Parts: sequence; C-alpha cells; structure tokens
Amino acid sequence: MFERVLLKNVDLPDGHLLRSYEAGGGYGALAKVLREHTPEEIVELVKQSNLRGRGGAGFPTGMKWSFVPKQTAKPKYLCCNADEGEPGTFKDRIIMERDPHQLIEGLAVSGYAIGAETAYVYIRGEYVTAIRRLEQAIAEARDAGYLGRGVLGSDLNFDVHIHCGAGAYICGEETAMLESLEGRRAQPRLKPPFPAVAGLYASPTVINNVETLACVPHIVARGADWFRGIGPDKSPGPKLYCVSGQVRRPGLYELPMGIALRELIEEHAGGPLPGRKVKAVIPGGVSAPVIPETGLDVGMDFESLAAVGSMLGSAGVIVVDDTTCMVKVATRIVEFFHHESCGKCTPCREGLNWAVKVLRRIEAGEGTAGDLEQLDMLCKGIFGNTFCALGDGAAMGLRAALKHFSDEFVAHIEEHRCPFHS
Ligand code: L3W
Repeated sequence: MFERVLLKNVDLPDGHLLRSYEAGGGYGALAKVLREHTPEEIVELVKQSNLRGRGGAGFPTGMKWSFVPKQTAKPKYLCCNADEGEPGTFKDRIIMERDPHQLIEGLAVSGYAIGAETAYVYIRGEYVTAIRRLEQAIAEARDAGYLGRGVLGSDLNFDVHIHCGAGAYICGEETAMLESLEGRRAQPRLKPPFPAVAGLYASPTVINNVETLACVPHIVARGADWFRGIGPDKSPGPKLYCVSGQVRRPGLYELPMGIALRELIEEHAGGPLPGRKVKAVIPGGVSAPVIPETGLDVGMDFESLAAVGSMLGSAGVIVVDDTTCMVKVATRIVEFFHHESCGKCTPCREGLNWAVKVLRRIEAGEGTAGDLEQLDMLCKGIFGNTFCALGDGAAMGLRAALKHFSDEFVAHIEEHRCPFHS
C-alpha cells in the first residue's frame, strides 16, 4: 500500500482543524525552515526534489521560484491558483476542505523561499465549503503565530488572503487570474514577461497550484531524495489522481507519479461497470488528448504521457466505456471550451464557435462529406495561434478524438444517425 502523504489527514473527522494538523506534526516544516534554512536553501531544496507544477503544465517549481528577481524595490507576491476549473478535476478542493493547514504551511514556506510577505489564494467561488474552511484555518494560523508579523518569533512577516472567483474557467489561466485579482475582466496577458518577473500589480509573482504548494512542507520534512525516490526521477512525488466517469469506484487516489493508467483504473478505481469495457480515457482533464483503451499501459507522468501525444494536465482521469458515443464526448468538450472562451483572440472565439456547429450537426446525424476535413482545418487554425492554452486544449482534444475514433464520426455521417442512441 502506498503511504498517503498529501491525503493523510483527509479522513480524520477534524482534519481541517489546527489541533489535528499539529497533532500529526503540522507546521514542523515551517518551524524547521525558519530555524535552520535561508530562503536560497529552500529554493535549492525544491529544485533538487524535481517537484513539477501540479496545475497542468508541469513546470519545474524550484526553477520558477528562481526566476524571481532578488534585487527589486517592488513587493513580491505568492499566488495560489485554486480556481480548479478543469472538468474532471477535484483534488485541490479536497485538500482545502479537509486539510487546509497543509496548504497554509506550504504557502508560508514558499513565501519565505521567494521573499513574499503576501499571498493570495484565488479560489473558485463554487467551492463554498473550501472557502469557509480555509478562512477558518487562516484565522487559526494567525492566532497561533504561523501567519502575521514575526511568524513564530522570527523576522518573517507573511499573511494569506482569499479571493473568490465567479465561475469562469479562464480565471485558472495564470495571467487572467492576475487580471481578475486586480479587479479587471479576466483575459490572458501576453507572455513574456512571465509573472515571476512582472505579475500581480506588475510585481514579481509566483503562481503555484494548491497541490504543488501542499508538497512543499513534506519535501522540507523528509528531504529532496525522499521525494525523488517516488516515481520517475524527472516527474517524481506523490500524486493526486481524480478518477471519474464510467468506473466502479470513482474518487480521489493518492499514488506515486508514473503509475500505469491501466493499474489506476482497473486496480484502484475498480475497473469498468459490470458488463462494460473501457473504450477510452482522458488522462488529465478535458484539455488532455484522449487515449484509446490499447494505450492504457502508459505511465501517469509528464514525460510518458507527452510521449504518447497526451498530457498529465491536472490528472483529472475521465473514463469512457463502450456504451458511450465518442462524437457526443467530443462535442460536449468543445462546447465547454466554446462557452468558456474569453473571446480575446479570434482563433479561439470564432474557431470554437464554428467547430461546435459542425460537431452538433454530425452528432445529430446531419453531417455531410467534408465535415471531418473542416474540423481538421479548424483544429489547425486554432492550435498554436491562440493567446493562451484554452484554444490549444480544445484543438488537441478534438484532434485526438478524430484520430482515434474516426470510425464513429464516419458512421454518424454515413448512416445519418448516432449508432449508440438509435
Ligand atoms: C518564467 C519562463 N516563468 C514558463 C511559467 C509560467 C507558468 C508555468 C507554465 O499552463 C497548462 C496547459 C493546459 N520564465 C517561463 C515561466 N513559465 N516559462 O511556468 O507555463 P506554460 O506556459 O507552460 O503553461 P500555462 O499556460 O501556465 C497551462 C493546462 O495547464 N490546463 C490545465 C488546467 C487545469 C486546471 C485545474 O483545474 N487545475 O484548470 C488547461 O488548459 O493544458 O498545459 O506559471 O509562468 N521562461
């Protein structure tokens, strides 16, 4: 059995309270850091651990921190991306609801490392329980001296504030999130400059995902070698996998990075529903290209999934069985991206609108010869030509569905009906 690290407190009845967190050694890493380490040593430790961002892109965390300029008159900010809007993704919610102090300790250690006195947690507004628990935990941490002026009697001043989103997927894109935090409509900014250099209020800003920050106290407590010893060396660590869709035991699983997708689905999530077969799996939220059943032996880590043309993304694993129409799946996903497009750039705004129209007519059995070529042309027009990753995610997902399940698209067009729902 894999030892739970990130989820070790989530089943405790009072896991969200300070006394439970402290009873399990909580805030020991923060105390150790303030007693024994310089900020530079913590950045180096996180670099050595090979921790990579858990929000979607997998960027090396220590490297991101090291981009923050050392000599600057501006304040530095730490932002936690807790917008968790990717369909099929529910890992950060569980951390915030059931073990919010783990995130707060991660924020405090990370803030110390990068020289930030202020952190914002940008949390999706629908996460009402998580917001309430995090607010309560921040108040407890302030009262206990883990946040505020002179943290634990040291020179560190550090505090955390919550900002609630209002339901837009684009706010999970880091620069749109900064726009929203500054009070403007959330639309992505051009990069570079990257936020590490010019982010919130044009100041150096590190943006990390909830799960990424939650890993940091454990790396401090147990060392970089321990972390690197779990899973592949380039993509190591304990990992939260959100399994949903047509399986017997959907849920949140903490397992090593790099576990085979087949093992995750068949052994941990209980396999397909009785009498059904797995047809396809979307491994990393709907931004990640679908993998057909024959590809399920792939490892769930950044390199292995990239090598097969997909990605780990937010590790939102969505299982699709043989009773489900892939044209319907692809249409729902592209409809989602179309609905959530911020409209700033033309390829995403117009291309997705067009793609939805074509997909809906194919799904309704009204597709015509040439529709598949048109979808392919639209994917080419969108991919690589948009301001942010939203358009890319939609195009990559649609391309993969067209590639692996072309027979289902062709059947809809030739038979003028859905073979699954006739
Ligand atoms: C300084 C450089 N910083 C890169 C930083 C950059 C960002 C991070 C990754 O993520 C992914 C995408 C989607 N100097 C830097 C630098 N950085 N070069 O590194 O950057 P990037 O551009 O590779 O990706 P991104 O646009 O930040 C998007 C996937 O996320 N996705 C996932 C959504 C997940 C949720 C959720 O619920 N958790 O919403 C959605 O599209 O596919 O791979 O910090 O600043 N030279």
